[in-house]
Formats: sequence, C-alpha cells, structure tokens
Amino acid sequence: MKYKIVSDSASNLTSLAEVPFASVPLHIIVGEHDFCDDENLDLSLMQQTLSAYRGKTGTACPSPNTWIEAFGDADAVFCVTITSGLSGSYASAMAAKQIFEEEHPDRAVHIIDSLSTGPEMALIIEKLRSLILSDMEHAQIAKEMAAYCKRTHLLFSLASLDNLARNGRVNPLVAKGIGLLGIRVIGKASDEGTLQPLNKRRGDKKAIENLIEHMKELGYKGGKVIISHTGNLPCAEELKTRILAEFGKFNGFIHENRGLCGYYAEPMSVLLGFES
Ligand code: X90
Repeated sequence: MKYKIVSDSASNLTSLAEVPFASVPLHIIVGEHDFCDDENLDLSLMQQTLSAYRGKTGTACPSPNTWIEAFGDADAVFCVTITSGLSGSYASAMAAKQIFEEEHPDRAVHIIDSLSTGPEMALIIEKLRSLILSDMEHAQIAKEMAAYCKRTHLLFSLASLDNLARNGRVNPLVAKGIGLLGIRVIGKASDEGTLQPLNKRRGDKKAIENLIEHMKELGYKGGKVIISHTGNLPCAEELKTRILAEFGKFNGFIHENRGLCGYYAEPMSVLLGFES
C-alpha cells in the first residue's frame, strides 16, 4: 500500500525523509509580485519586497486541484493543513478529498486540520511519518493521530500583528502598539485554531521567560519541541538554551519560517511547537 503525507506550506517543511511527501504552496501577494511558497522561494527577496511596499498585501491558499495533484497515485494520503480557523486551506483540501475519493473509490484521504501552523504542523507530520514507518494500517493511524493532536501545542512571540490585522485574521485593537519598542505579543493557538493573545513583554529575554511559563502551564514535560523563527536565530537559540536549563533536555530542532509563516509571523517573531 502506497502512503503519502501532503501538507500545505505553512508547515515550513519542503522535504521529509523515508516517506513520500509533498508540500502544497500557499501564495504571498505583494502588489504585482506573487511569491509561491515552495522550495525555490527567496525568503530575503520576499522580506525586502514586503518592507519596501506600501500597498495592500495578502495570501492565498491552495486550490482543490493543487491538492489533488499532490495526492498523486497514493492509496492512502494523510493531508495536514494550516488551521481552518484562519485559512481556507482546510476547506480546499476537503473539496479535493471528495473529488479524489469519487474518482478513486479504492483510495483514501485523511485530512487533519492542525488548528495551528508551522512547528505544530511539523510535529504532526513527524508523528505521521513514524506511524507509517511502523507499518500501521491507515485507519488505525488516523485514530492515533486524533489522540496525538490533543497533546500538541503552539505558543508564539510575535513582533508585529500588522499583516494579521490587515488581512482580518486578528482584531485590529489587539494589534495596536505591537512592534514599537520591542514589544512582543505572547500567545497560543486556541482550541478553535485562532490566535489567542496571552501577554505582552518588552524584548526577547522577557518574552522567552513568559514562553517557558506557558510551556509549564500547558503541561510540557520534556517531549518533542520545534522552534521556528523569522530572521531571529539568536532568540530561537536562547529559547532552546532556556528549555535545556529548565527541563533538562531539548528534543527537537530549530528552523526558519518559510513564506507563509514568515509573512504573518513578521521579522523577529518566534513560533514554538511542543508535546505535552
Ligand atoms: O491565505 C490563507 O489562507 C492563509 C491565512 C493564514 C493566516 C494565519 C497564519 C498564521 C501564521 C502567525 C502566528 C501564529 C498564530 C497561530 C494561530 C493558530 C503564523
């Protein structure tokens, strides 16, 4: 039986070891420029274009056809999307599943709404990968995944909420004043998959301490961690050091946000996915 994992580009992953994988790009639209969030995206060119541009910018989720192409000839597809609470990507994947399964009654598509983004999606994909490699049957994998997703979390420290507010993804009142004087909004992905602000802190040092407190509150006990950042490797490294000091280990990795997460988690922001 051929298995495949497919996610949209909000996962920040462009490849995966040992299990067939495809990333379906979202698009970042900056005036005339259409940045396709695939492995060829020039992140620094995108950020330069964004900071020089004064007009309206936005993003677009994949069409059902793009999803279907990515499903390919797999017998069982596991498809992980960015939260349905903030994007149409999940609805588009659901439409793709319906068409695909009608055309191929002997094949199955399991869609997982991450209710999150970035590093939490990457944790979900990593878990799928290990279950597929353990030769588990696909319906059983789907069950295991439903339980696993209850144990994964996303916290973030955002340096600006401008792009989120301008695109109607967060209340403009919450966005006010963030970005000035190094103010960070600390928050989490809510159970409904929306952005839930928790605290404000000035500077990365205080933001990191606050993130550690929230990790404890959410029941972190040394499970896997993935940190992603937008042009702020020092903060990601410092967070890793604090996790090591506080919990005795750092079981995970750091990587850079790609196009979609980098557009909304603006420069200097950090995202933190972990298991409880
Ligand atoms: O165009 C589209 O369909 C994509 C819209 C995506 C909107 C939200 C992206 C969030 C990226 C920002 C901070 C984390 C918030 C997480 C809440 C679930 C990262």
